[in-house]
Amino acid sequence: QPILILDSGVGGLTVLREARVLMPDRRFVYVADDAGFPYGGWEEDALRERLVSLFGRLIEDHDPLACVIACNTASTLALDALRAAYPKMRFVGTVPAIKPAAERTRSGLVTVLATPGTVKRQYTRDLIVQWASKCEVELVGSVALAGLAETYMREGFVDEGRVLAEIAPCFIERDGRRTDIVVLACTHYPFLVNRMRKLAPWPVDWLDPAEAIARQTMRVVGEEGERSMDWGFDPAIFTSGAADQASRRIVHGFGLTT
Ligand code: DGN
Repeated sequence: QPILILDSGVGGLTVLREARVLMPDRRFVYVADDAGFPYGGWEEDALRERLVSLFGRLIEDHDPLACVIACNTASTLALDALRAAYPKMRFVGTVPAIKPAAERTRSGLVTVLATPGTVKRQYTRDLIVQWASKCEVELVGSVALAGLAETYMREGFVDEGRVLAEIAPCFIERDGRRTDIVVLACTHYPFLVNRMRKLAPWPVDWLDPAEAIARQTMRVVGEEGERSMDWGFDPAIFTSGAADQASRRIVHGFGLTT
C-alpha cells in the first residue's frame, strides 16, 4: 500500500521530497490535479465536491495507507469533509504554519503568504486567533505566485519582477519593528524561496512546512504496511492534465535531466 500525496499541481512535490528522505522504504503515489489548477480561484462548494469525488476514486484505485493533502488551499477547505466522507482513511492536511511562526517571531510581525483561497478561509483566521493572538499577522493572498512556480518548474526560469511584486506586501515596518517571518502557506512557494530570499528588502525566516508534514505522515502510518528499499527510484506520478507536461515539470522538480 502506498502513501498518496495530492496537490493541484507541482507544489506537493516539496512535501514528497521531504517524505522520501524520511521514509525511503515507503512507496509513494503523487497525484497532480493539473486540470483543477489553480485551486486558489475555485468557488468553495465546487472545490470541496471535486476533492471528495477525486479522493473517492483515488482511494479505490490505489488503496493507500494514508492520504496527504499537500495543498493549503484544499486542506483548509475540505479536510473535515474528506474525513467525514472516508472515515476509515487517514488524511494528513497542510495548513499554514502559524503556530511555529508565532513561537519564533521576535518582532511580533508575521506574514502569511498564500493563495487568495487560503487567505480568506475561516480555518486560517481561526489558527491566528488560536495561536498568534499576541502577534500582528499580515495575510497576503497572491493570485500569481503559484502559477509562477509552475512556470518555473516547467520552463526553468522565472520573472523576478513579478515575484518581487507578489512578495512586496509581505514586508511591513511599524513602530520601528519589521516583519521577521514569512509563512509559506502554499506548497508551491518553496520552489521559489531562493529567489524570494534574493529579492526581499530585508532578511526574514521563510517557514516551509514540508518537513513537518512529512514527519506527521510518518507518525500517522507508524509501523503499518509493507516496507522495502526496492520500490524503484521514482514514485508513481499521476496527473489529471496533459501527461507530457506533468512529466516535464516533475523532472525539473527533482532536479533530474532527461
Ligand atoms: N499548492 C497549493 C497550496 O498549497 O495552496 C495551491 C496552489 C494553487 O492551486 N493555486
